[in-house]
This record gives sequence, C-alpha cells and structure tokens, in this order.
Amino acid sequence: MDSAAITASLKKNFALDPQTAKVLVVGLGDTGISVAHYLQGLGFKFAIIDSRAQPPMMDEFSQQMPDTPVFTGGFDEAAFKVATHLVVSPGVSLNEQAIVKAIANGSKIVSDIDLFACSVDVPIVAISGSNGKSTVTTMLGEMAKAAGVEVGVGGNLGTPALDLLALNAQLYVLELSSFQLERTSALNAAAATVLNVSADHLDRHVDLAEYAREKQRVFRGDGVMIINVDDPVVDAMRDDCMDAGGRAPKVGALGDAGAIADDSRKTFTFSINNKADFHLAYQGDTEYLMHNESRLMPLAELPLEGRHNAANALAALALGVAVGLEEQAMCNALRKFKGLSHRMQRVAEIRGVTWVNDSKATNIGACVAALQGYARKVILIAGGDAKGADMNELTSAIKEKAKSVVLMGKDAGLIKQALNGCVPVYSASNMAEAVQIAAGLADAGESVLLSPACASLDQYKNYQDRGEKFTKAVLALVDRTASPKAPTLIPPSMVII
Ligand code: UMA
Ligand code: ADP
Repeated sequence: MDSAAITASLKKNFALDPQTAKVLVVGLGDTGISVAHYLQGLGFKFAIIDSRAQPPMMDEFSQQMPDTPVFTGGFDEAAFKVATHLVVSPGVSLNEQAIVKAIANGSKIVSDIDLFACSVDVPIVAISGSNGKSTVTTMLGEMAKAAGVEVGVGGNLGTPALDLLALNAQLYVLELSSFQLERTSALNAAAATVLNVSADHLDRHVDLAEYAREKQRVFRGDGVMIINVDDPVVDAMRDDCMDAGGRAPKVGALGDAGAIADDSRKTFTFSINNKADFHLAYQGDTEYLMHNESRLMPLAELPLEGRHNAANALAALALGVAVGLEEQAMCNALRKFKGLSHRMQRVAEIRGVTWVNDSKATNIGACVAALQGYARKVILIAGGDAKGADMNELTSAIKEKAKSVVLMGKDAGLIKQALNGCVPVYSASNMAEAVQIAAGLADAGESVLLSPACASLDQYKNYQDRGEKFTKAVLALVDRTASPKAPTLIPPSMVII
C-alpha cells in the first residue's frame, strides 16, 4: 500500500493523523524500534519512553534516530499527558498507572499489529494459542514458499510485524501472543486460529478466562476461523464468535474496530481425536492426515516427534487451504520440516539413553503434551518460574509418564508439593547438576526429557540459554563416560532454527 492509503486507513481506524497526532511509543525494544521507523517513514511526531534506566538498545537507537526524544528511567506521567496515541510494546502491561491514567484522559491505544493491519492489503494469517504458535507459523511459512507464494513470517516469533512491510509480500503469517492481541483492535485476518488454551502468563492476566478472551480477539473480523475441536476452550470460541448473529466477538475493553461478519462465517475444524474438516484417519495400516474424505499424506512422513505435532500440521494445512495454498505443495513442505530448536529436539543418545531438549516448554500444557508423546516412562527435568500457574495440573501426567523427576529453579518447591510423593523427586541447583542426577537415574532404552513447564528467567537469559546449557551438560557427559560405544549425536542439520 502507498503512504497515502496507509495514512487514510490510520485516520479512519484510529484518528491517527500525521498532521495532528502526538504519539508516545512505550518500550524501547524490538517492537518499539520497529514502530519508530514506521512512524518516521510516515512523518509522525513521536517520542519513546522506557522504564529501564539504560535500555540495552538505547545507544544503537540514538545513533539511528538522534533527533527522537527518548525518556528513560521510569514512566514519567508528563510524557503520557501530551500523547494523543500510545503504541505500547507487548512486554509492558496496560495496567501501568501512567497508561491507565493516559487512557482515562483520552489517549488512544494502538498496537504495532494495528499499524501493520492498516498498512497491508494482502491476506494476513494470524496464529495464536498457548503452545505450538512458533511451530505452526514457521510450518505455514515453509508451506507458502513451497507453493511459490512470497511470504513474510514474523510477529511474536521474532521479527516485529512492521519490519516485514519492506518485503512487499503476497501473504503475511503472524504469530500473535495474548499481549499483542489484548491491545489490537484493527486486525481482520484472512485466516486465524487459536491452537489451544492452557494456563500461561497468569502473572499478567487476571485468570485463565481473561487470558482466553484476549486470545479470542484473533478471530475479530470476517476471515476463516480455524478451530481445534479437541480443546473445549477453543471450541467454545467458535460458538461465541457465531453468537450475536455471526458478529465478530466483542471482547476486551479497547473498543470494537473489528469488521462485522455475516451469518455464514467460514470455519474449518481440526482434530487428532475425532473426525473434523482436517483430521487423522487409518486406511488399512496407514494413518493419514486427511482433508475431509481426501488423504493428504501419511502421518509417518511428518518428521516430528509427538502427537501434538500432528495437530500442528493439521492446523497449518487448514490455514493454508483457507488462503488458497496448494495442498500437495504444503505436504511437500511438511515432509521437509524438521522442527525448531528447543522443542522436542533430540540432542544425543548416550549409552542407549536419549536426551531431549524441550526447553521451550515454558508452561504446563507444553510439558503435558511432551510427556503424553512417550510410550515408556521418562526421567523429567523441570522447574523454573511458574508464572502463577497451578502446578497441581502437572501431577497426573507426571504420575503416568515419569519414572522420576529432577527439579530446579524458583518454583521447584511448588512442583514438589503438587507431586506429593507420587514419584521420586530430586533437587538440583543448576543444569549441570540436574543432568548429572538424571544420568544416574536413566537406564538404557529410556529418555531424559528437559520440559520445564516453567519460564527460564529466574536462572537463565531465556529459554534458548537454558536449552543450550542442557545440551552442553549432556555433551559433557560424553567426556566423563567410560563407555566403549561412542554417543550418537544428532547433527545440527536436523534443526531449522
Ligand atoms: N519495558 C518497560 N517497562 C516495562 C516492561 C518493559 O519499559 O514494564 C521495556 C523494556 O525495557 C524493553 C521494551 O519495553 O526495552 C520492550 O519490551 P518487550 O518486552 O515488549 O520486547 P520486544 O523487544 O518489543 O519484543 C516483543 C515480544 N516480547 C514480549 O512479548 C515480552 C517478543 O516476543 C516479540 O518477538 C517481539 O516483540 C516482536 O514482535 C518474545 C516473547 O517472549 C519472544 N513473547 C512472549 C512469549 O512468547 O511467551 C509473549
Ligand atoms: P509457542 O510459540 O506457542 O510457544 P512452540 O512451537 O514454540 O509454541 O512450542 C512451545 C512448546 O510447546 C514446546 O515445548 C513444544 O514441544 C510444545 N508444543 C508445540 N505444539 C504444541 C501443541 N499443539 N500442544 C501442546 N504443546 C505443544
């Protein structure tokens, strides 16, 4: 879209006019910097504020945009007072006092995703959910490429949405978090999904119901809804969206800028347990990924561990069909998709023990899905920052699938309490110790699974750092092992990112 059309759309949706608006960008991180470049390109007046005294990207930003006012070291209410519009980064809570006051004084909240939605006239696919977003987003990106479509892939996945605009793509695939969705009102995705809902980020959301409502915002508008009928919370969203005469759901407190659907809103369902538009079915001895009555490909050709990845593949196929991608091209992409690092990634086999890095399992749902994929009991390494989740929800899966558990991190005690002695529990103060303990517990033929069910920030820079420390500690076992048999290391080429 050209600048004139984008400006017209911003004015229409948010009364956001380069001539009159004073925009405050809240948060000097990846999102804030992408917003600054976007606003500068359209000739807006804006400033940036960050509550940290020395945001790490400050120097780089000051060199790029020396004339932009930047306030640091707190949320100074004076800066908020003059702002007509706030573009708030997802990491900043809308409950910050300064933001609450500014909204009460008439400032409008606009997200980077809103700005993006006002700036493209090609289809957007929006992917949310508690788990599987990055996997499905990346899968669909690969499918689009295989189908010969120029695609921009980003959002919560890493590249801020606004940085994708330079690609001038034919299709955009965005991973969206609940934080991004709660402040977005102008998105009308051509196809959207909430993959699943389980407890996460309850330190930021009031409760699970509010968290689910924020995710449901992904369905605003009149695009195709992709519904996981295996998840009762998601299934209920379908009815909710179709209630009120098929109108888009009125959720959240940010007004209702979503388009209104008619009664015939198109929906695709997917399920790994029952028949749905996209489902699994046996024909003879072979289990297939199916689209209604047609076989798409044998499930065994999907090179990913875990039943939950069959659900991810079905979701990606449904989203792809919704935006017109060719089915066989999508299946070819699936056959080549080796998964993402730190998600059920086999890192080594040492003396018959398989070591699996699922460090990205930062909530209970992901850990339960990982455990459910195993036929034989595993040694589980878990713990970290539980983010307010109820660890009792882990108990039955651990009881059923774990031979023993090694716990570490801030909320190890909560997990231990929830397990109440149902399996042997060991404590470790760091990853090297956890791996040592697990090595002593595992017999040949068994697996050791790092799937923490918790965030990593209490002990690590991020989940990648935690996964890398796990891998390093596992590989260090090789040196200490007086095993005559060399370990089988999983080559890095198995991993896409
Ligand atoms: N900040 C404040 N005050 C606060 C909190 C934050 O000033 O109270 C500042 C920070 O100092 C920082 C800035 O805000 O300088 C940016 O904050 P941000 O946390 O929004 O980070 P970004 O760099 O903009 O990255 C965000 C997403 N981060 C979060 O949602 C926390 C990235 O998702 C996303 O990739 C990026 O936008 C591009 O879209 C990361 C993430 O962890 C991967 N997401 C969570 C998740 O997946 O579970 C939701
Ligand atoms: P997200 O971007 O939503 O965090 P990822 O694809 O990065 O999702 O996966 C995060 C964690 O969730 C990993 O531990 C992964 O094994 C697990 N996971 C992936 N897909 C699913 C799913 N459909 N259901 C439950 N867990 C899943």
